Amino acid sequence: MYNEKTNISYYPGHMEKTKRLMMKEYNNIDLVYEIVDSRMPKSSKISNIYDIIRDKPKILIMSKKDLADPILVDKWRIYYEHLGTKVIPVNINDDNDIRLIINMTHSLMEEIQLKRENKGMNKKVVHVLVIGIPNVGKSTLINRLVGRKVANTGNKPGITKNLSWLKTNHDILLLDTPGILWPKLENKEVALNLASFSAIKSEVLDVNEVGVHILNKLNRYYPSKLQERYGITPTNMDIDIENVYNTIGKNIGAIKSGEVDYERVSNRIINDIKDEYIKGIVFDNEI
Ligand SMILES: Nc1nc2c(ncn2[C@@H]2O[C@H](COP(=O)(O)OP(=O)(O)O)[C@@H](O)[C@H]2O)c(=O)[nH]1
Ligand SMILES: [Mg+2]
Repeated sequence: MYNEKTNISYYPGHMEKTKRLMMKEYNNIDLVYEIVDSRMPKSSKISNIYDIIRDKPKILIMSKKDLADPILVDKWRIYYEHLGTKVIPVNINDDNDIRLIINMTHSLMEEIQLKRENKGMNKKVVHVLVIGIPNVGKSTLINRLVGRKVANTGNKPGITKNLSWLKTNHDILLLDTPGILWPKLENKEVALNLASFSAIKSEVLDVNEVGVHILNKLNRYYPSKLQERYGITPTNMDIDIENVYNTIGKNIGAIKSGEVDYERVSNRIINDIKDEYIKGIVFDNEI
């Protein structure tokens, strides 16, 4: 749909600093949890992750499966598994899913632990690096595994500044991404997906462009959601965006000097996803 390049040029020295900090711990890392958002299993993947983790064993955690379209989540899970990756789609707020992560962690370490045992050594506490772009659920997962709030969470891109191994009760130590790992923003479709799910600030792009992107995706793949949330009758053609904006604007009272305030409508649409009013969706539709 979109192949144009974005002119997003903010790719600060942050990324390099983040990588440098992680590389300092490289030798201590036994395993990596790479987290992606199930609603965008491709767009939310870090592009150059292999610079960082090279040959470390990895579990790909697809977070927010409770907000995603289960059929596509399953397709992506199978796709990544075929590439040889261990994959677990999860709702991080679900204890059973957390248990799955813990069990897979220890099963991946089994061989190493056995070797140690044979040499008469103690079992090793597994050191896990947690990586992922902003807002995929890194801090939430860490807090769940640690059993208390050690990392700030929020539906906003944020920064974890301190670099320290956090204890859990599961023979696992955790290290959060120390800083920000930026997703790949060079592709417009990817950038719009990221903004749709608040992984990058919508102001990085034009907020109305993000709103329009969401409406087009819903119309194309999830027309019933458009109907449910906004009372817009699905069509099998491209939607008349202006008409849809006017309808939503009037419904929510986003009127300024007698005219529909498009920016407010766009923000409402973005917030409707953020606040989980619109769910059961995936925007990386083609594998
Ligand atoms: N519904 C749902 N929300 C989640 C899940 N994982 C994380 N979240 C929410 O996503 C937001 C961002 O999470 P956070 O841990 O701060 O992401 P981080 O930036 O990667 O550390 C928070 O509001 C979390 O409550 C999940 O599996 N399901
Ligand atoms: Mg965080």
